[in-house]
Amino acid sequence: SSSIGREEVKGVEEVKGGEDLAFSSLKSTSSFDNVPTLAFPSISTADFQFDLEKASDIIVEKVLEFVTKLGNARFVLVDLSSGSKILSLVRAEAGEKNIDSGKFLTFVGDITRLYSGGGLRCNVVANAANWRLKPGGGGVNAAIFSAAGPSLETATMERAGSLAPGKAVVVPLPSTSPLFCREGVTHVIHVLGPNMNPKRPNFLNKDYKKGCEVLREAYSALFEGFASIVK
Ligand code: AR6
Repeated sequence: SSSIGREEVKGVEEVKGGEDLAFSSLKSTSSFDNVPTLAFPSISTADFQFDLEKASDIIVEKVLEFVTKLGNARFVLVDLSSGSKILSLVRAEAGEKNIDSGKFLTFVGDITRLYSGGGLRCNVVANAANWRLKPGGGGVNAAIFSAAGPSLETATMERAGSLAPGKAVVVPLPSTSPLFCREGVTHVIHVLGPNMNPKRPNFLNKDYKKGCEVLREAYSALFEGFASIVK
């Protein structure tokens, strides 16, 4: 319904000079709103300072692995700005690998306003969480907890008290949450990625062998969590 939102949509087609055709045609079909869709931020690449090139390789590798397993479900990598380096890296790589652009999109926007601000229905949203699974701390974690309201914290604590790096926890969102009512989000999946920031817990001190291992594990846990909801 929002023309601003449509302009912000960047399908992976865009790298070949397309004009969001994949998205527009999907949007015009009646089944569009019912397609199970996971929106996820790039785990670990902002506050946790993970290398962007290495992260983009892992995102594309893991999407490729899961996209065929999940039938018609869709994956959407989201970031706030159209100048996002991780979005352009991933878009280019997804284009090279010929990932189905109807099943994997990149999208510029606030992950807490995908439907109201961008017209994109995503029933599941991933959060780049902290190990304590607590609100605040900035980034996407602060945004999601704030948009979802206090019921997300309660629902989260019923499922898990903390999270180890590489792990994920699926949290059904109470229907009273604004993220549920306004955006149509039924589940939040918290994921804890590897941390390369010396000021944060579980600092990996430039160990990218371990870091890449943990990031792969994190995306597997996230996509398996999504698969468990879709089924
Ligand atoms: N919508 C979409 N993408 C966003 C939004 C948003 N509202 N906010 C940030 N991003 P980060 P990390 C993008 O730092 O590196 C937190 O404090 C952002 O541009 O949120 O895994 C937690 O409590 C980037 O591409 O997560 C943890 O302690 C991506 O989301 C720690 O930061 C992830 O950035 C986790 O750090």
